[in-house]
Amino acid sequence: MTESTPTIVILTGAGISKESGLDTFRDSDGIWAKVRIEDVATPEGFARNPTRVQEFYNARRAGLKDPKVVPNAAHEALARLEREWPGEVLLVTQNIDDLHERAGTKNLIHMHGELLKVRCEYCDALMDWADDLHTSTPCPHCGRKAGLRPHVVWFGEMPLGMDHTYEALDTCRLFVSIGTSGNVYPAAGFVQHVRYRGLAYSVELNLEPSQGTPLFDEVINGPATEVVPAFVDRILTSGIPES
Ligand code: BV8
Repeated sequence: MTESTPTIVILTGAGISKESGLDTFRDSDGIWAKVRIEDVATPEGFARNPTRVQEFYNARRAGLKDPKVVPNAAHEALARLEREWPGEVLLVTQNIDDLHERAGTKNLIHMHGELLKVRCEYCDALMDWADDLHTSTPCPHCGRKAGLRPHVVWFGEMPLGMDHTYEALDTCRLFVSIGTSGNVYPAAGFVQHVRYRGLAYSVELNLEPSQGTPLFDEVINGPATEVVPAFVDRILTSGIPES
């Protein structure tokens, strides 16, 4: 990688994993149509009924282990972009699935955490966890019970990797948002941050217009498995458009 080659920052959301068989959140058949955010994706909901929350994430963990759930052409195209682009490519995902890793992406920040990890609220141990989690499960490190929780960022909690993310947003020359409705902050504010810096060309690749659509230099609507590989080909062939 040469120092002068521009950095690319990519943000992904649940839409990039839809064609791999994972539900989005705000589509009509999405997760928030079946459960309330307040009950399963807030610290208050976890304190009120930890079993309810553990069951919600146990079901999603089991769903992610379904052999039919594999990275799709969009995940694979982003891994290829990282391999073949002569500069840095930082992928910041809101998703808690592991499909980007399984497609080969290395330079990755899970800003909302990871479904296949749990942490202990007593000793802060962070561990891989692919099975069901119960409040009665003792922490393998400190032995205490009722302290293990999904390593997932709930509403009102601080997203992960934000310092590194904003450093990259401040200097990147291309910002690409893929498969996100632009409803959840701070992720939904990244395009505004990039526009304010005035250095980068911003592109939205999404099935349909999102909350942030008017803020992008370019918007390409279509399913991720079609529009993402085509966009990666274009960038690798023609480079980054002038912002
Ligand atoms: C924080 C848990 C600060 C993990 C999630 C008022 C105004 C502004 C902000 C706020 C406010 N009140 C509160 C806030 C802050 C709040 C927030 O933004 N609330 C919103 C609802 C208004 N944000 C937070 O609390 C964040 N933390 O701000 O901390 C702080 C500061 C100091 C100290 C402490 C804290 C934390 C946010 C993280 C919450 N956790 N989930 C999990 O269970 O997964 S958020 C949840 O939404 C998921 O993580 C998901 O990733 C995220 C975003 O959703 P999307 O990925 O965009 O999915 P969605 O279904 O919405 O859209 C899918 C898109 O794909 C659609 O556009 C669709 O068209 C498209 N699509 C579908 N199919 C395809 C496709 N595209 C392409 N191809 C296809 N085939």
